[in-house]
Amino acid sequence: MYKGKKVTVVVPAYNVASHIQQVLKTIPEFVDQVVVVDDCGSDETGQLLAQVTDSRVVVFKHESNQGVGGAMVTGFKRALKDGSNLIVKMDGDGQMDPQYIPHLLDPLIEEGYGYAKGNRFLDNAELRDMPTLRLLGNYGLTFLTKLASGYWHVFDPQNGFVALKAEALQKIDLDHIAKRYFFENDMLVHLNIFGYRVKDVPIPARYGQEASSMSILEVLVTFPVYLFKRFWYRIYQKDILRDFSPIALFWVCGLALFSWGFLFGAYTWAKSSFLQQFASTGTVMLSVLPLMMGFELMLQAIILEIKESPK
Ligand SMILES: Nc1nc2c(ncn2[C@@H]2O[C@H](COP(=O)(O)OP(=O)(O)OP(=O)(O)O)[C@@H](O)[C@H]2O)c(=O)[nH]1
Ligand SMILES: [Mg+2]
Repeated sequence: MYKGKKVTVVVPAYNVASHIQQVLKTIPEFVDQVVVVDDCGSDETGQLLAQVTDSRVVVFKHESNQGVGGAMVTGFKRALKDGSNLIVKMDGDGQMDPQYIPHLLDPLIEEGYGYAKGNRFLDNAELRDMPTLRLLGNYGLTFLTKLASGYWHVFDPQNGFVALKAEALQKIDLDHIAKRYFFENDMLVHLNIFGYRVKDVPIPARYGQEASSMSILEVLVTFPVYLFKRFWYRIYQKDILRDFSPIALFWVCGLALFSWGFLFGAYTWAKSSFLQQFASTGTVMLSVLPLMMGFELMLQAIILEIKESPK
């Protein structure tokens, strides 16, 4: 128990034989339950887990590989079934220092937050530990995640060291959460639909010898697509279904006008430069006016979203 709350730590484990024992050994005493989800890797993680003697540990073995999100959802469901109040995610590869667990739990218990997550960027000195390419990718994806999730004050959305209230987990549709690396970003999108407040907690990055199985190229190609889809999912779920907000109207009209203005403008420009003719003022206005209005409406939508971002 931690401050009167039952705490479950969920550990997704995929090919982490070299770290998993150490990770489990260092889990603090106040943690009531540890759910390890062996995600069907190819190393000895499974055998090592069979030797664990800590009575708090429950091991699940997936029949087939489901990815970090799939492993987390299995762990979440078990924690909810067992009546946990607070759930923490800690990776099996030793990148998360358990001494920070209370830093994540306190805002949930004492400050009314629904979700707390690590932020590696709040501690500048530690930024040096992060490989450059990963750093740049992180900045770009952070901006896109702000747009998609509507949490404008949240940084480092890719951070996997998170804790949340069981109450928030009960509301979100766990079977709709992305199963692979998009998991952390997708949690934010789903939490914002219910307006849960999210706290960024400074936690330094820890990169050791563990092999990264994350392909940067894959992430850069797939994440923007996911984020675009999830953006509209959130607008629909939050600003149309649950509360008709002008934000939805501004986004839909803004994007439509902007796209029309841009495409029509590009087409007319290509046509007139090919035929060496001037476009008429009316034709120019047909592109410029919607383009500007659309841009303005989208800007309004962003400003409203920043204002309403659950802080
Ligand atoms: N790569 C990978 N990890 C999984 C999978 N299922 C569960 N996991 C676990 O999810 C956690 C996060 O995966 P990592 O590959 O370390 O991702 P990351 O920490 O965001 O990225 P790195 O900085 O490269 O470690 C680890 O504890 C993995 O063991 C899976 O299918 N693939
Ligand atoms: Mg990792």
